[in-house]
Amino acid sequence: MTMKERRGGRGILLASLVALAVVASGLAALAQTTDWSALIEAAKPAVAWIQAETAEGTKAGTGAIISPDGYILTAAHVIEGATRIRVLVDETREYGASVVSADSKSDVAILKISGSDLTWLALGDSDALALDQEIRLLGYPVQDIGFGLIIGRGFFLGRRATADVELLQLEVAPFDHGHSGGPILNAQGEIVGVAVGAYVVAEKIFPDLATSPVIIREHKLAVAVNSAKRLIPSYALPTVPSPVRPITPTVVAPPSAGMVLIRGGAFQMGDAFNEGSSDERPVRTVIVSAFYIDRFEVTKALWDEVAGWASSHGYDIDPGDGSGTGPAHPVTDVTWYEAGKWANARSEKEGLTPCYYTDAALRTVYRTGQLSVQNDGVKWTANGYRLPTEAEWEKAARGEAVARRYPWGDTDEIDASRANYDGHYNGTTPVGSFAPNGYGLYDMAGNVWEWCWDWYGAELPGGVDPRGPASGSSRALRGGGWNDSANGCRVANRFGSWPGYENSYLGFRLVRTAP
Ligand SMILES: [Ca+2]
Ligand SMILES: [Ca+2]
Repeated sequence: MTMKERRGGRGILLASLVALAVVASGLAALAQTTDWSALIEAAKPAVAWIQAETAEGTKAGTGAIISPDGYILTAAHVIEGATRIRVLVDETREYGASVVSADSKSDVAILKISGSDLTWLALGDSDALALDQEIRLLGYPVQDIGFGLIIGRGFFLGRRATADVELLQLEVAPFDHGHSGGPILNAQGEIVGVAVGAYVVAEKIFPDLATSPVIIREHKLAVAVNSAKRLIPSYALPTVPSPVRPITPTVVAPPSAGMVLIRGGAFQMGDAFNEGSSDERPVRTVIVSAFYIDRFEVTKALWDEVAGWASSHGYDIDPGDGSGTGPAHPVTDVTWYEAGKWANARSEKEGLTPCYYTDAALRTVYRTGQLSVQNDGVKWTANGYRLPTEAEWEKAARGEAVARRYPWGDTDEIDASRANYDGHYNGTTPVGSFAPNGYGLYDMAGNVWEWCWDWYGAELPGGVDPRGPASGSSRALRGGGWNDSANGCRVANRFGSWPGYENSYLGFRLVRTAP
């Protein structure tokens, strides 16, 4: 087994545990979610693929129709040097376009096509963008429009001003070369930015950026639409509202009282103290979509209930495959395989769609054997239970606290009143024996290590919804166990273990993808 050597402390058994938190929770967290797919479907006919013929060759980018009269907002570098511009709307209708205005200093251009029955997008207010606000980037691939519209998902993460323009910093993926000039949409379906490019591209367009000490080079940049508005002639703006209407957000409640909704967003993943192993550094901006997570480690009681059901429904697991000091203690001695099959059983028992399959076609539910399900064997959009990705686990564990060592936000110290670690209690404690973190999650430090989905990799996950390496020999473990040192319980700490490994300090909790 590949679990790293740990300094197992054998502490004194301390007296009283905090009273076991009652599992039933009264207040369910509510969140609003936007039906982005409906919004994008409505906006799609307003997105234009732009092909520009220049003396050097042909280049392509994206633009957005901003009025029924056929004015198109794009990036100036998309059409710079063009001798002829061809525009495809909704992937089918082709037009010749003329340049109304183009300003290379702010990288904004307005084109005009002569078309009828055009769909257009309203201009929003980029000053109203809130940090971490979710956005979408619509763009066509640069190579061939046949690949279809590419939807970049991401978040607004800050602003940078050059002498001529305000830029929005985004974390968004995918971000194809053809996204240049593409519209950044807010949840109201309004344009809040014009994609310019990744930092390295933007640096050539806006030389001021090269001297900016604070820009985060991973981020993608867009011209803030409020900056662009100054360059749009008033006659190019519509006098009637856009046919692309805002989608009314829906209120989503947690699926059960035992889970907590973690809102999607960016967080800083990794060791902010520079004290852990190299696999925790450097700190990265990671974005995860909304998900639900078990408030508690899976208890022996819950394990037995589901495993008992599973044993008579085609699964090769039963209650005896897990151990536990008592019904309210975390289940232990569960392998990664057993945890995955149990997750599927919990889904099927509750009438939900399982997440893990034995085939990439996602037809055969994983119920038996020791199978290393790969990333393409997971139905990530299913409403059933699955193991958290490392990124999901760490975002949940941090509980909105930023750059902290442990799951709590008030101190960077740990002691036996806050967590079960270092052998202070000589074994597991009932789940929820200590105060929860900022998300209301218990035992994110200590008690039992928790299996995560990812193959363990030496590099910290990054980007949007990372799911770990495509292959490996160990699966990731997080949070530290009852016999681990304080170091092992740090929220950035990473371990990996052979997926068939089991022990008395190893358990898990599950998540569900939020709609
Ligand atoms: Ca077992
Ligand atoms: Ca734990």
